[in-house]
Amino acid sequence: MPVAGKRTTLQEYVASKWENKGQNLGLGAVIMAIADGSRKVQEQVQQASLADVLGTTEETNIQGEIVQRLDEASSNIFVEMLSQSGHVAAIGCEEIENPVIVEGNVADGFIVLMDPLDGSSNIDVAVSIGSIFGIWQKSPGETVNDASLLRKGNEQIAAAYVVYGSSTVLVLATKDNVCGFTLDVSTGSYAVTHPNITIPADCPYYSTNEGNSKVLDEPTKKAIGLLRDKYSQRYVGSLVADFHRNLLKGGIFAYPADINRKSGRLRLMYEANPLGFVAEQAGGAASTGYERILDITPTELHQRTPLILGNKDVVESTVSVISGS
Ligand code: AHM
Ligand code: MG
Repeated sequence: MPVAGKRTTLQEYVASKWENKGQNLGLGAVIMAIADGSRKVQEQVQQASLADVLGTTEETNIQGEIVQRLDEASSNIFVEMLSQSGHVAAIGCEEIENPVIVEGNVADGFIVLMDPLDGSSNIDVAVSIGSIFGIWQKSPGETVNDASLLRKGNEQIAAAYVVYGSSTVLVLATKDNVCGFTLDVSTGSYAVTHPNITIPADCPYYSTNEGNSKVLDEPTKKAIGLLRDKYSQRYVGSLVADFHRNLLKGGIFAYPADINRKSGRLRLMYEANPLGFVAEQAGGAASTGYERILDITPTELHQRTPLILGNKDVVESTVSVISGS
């Protein structure tokens, strides 16, 4: 029985949002390229063991991490789909050292920064993983080069992520709405299942790696301790899955700086900026513990950042303990 039924499909949503108004036509094509790519990735994730795509490529990526075969496959799929959309001028990818500048440097070009497969350590144990995308628009007349990708998060025009979980869900945030779509695997089409997402005011959950408590500085240890005293812990270890649960049910995700990782663990351009944008559009907040994520001026494509993300009030109270403000 198809899930989509009479629900609005992603294609219809995109058409009514942009095409019918003659605005941002290219953005709709970029979103559909992400959706098409995610369908292919979802097939690989589902077939992983059978299709022999588990395991490592025996290579190390720019982050110094072992590349899983699905990391590489997902990266190739999304680079291909986005490049072929005709509306993407450049792609920055967690798995690729330098930006991919798309030939032709299209006029209305969008710039997409992505983590093609988030939660790599969960790939071969059948736990939820995902893909994350931040979308910027190049300035009119700008010839895109490597520096064009170093844009602040608050200049994003849209962000999206996909969770490959017990179902496959795509969440799209634009300046006026956050909407969730579920993939109907029988038709290959995404349909609206979560219109107008806002983070619940109630915050029952916190998500953090408690194993890191011993390497936190004292204020951060105190802040995490306050979350532990008050809320239930849920930690998948795939940012996109932890964030998605907190977005729908209320919660806070924290991967703060620690004494071994003074710049944090997660990536500003591929993880923190896109999910920070989604969180803010849904009424939440995103901070390093000292400043708003979306205000950071990036200096490197692959730079890392501490990340406190989710329910606005709880992010603010956690930040005030970490920063002493
Ligand atoms: P990656 O799989 O794209 O490299 O992402 C990093 C992952 C996040 O999904 C997750 O929040 C975090 O690393 C978990 O880290 P840890 O295992 O240190 O708790
Ligand atoms: Mg990731």
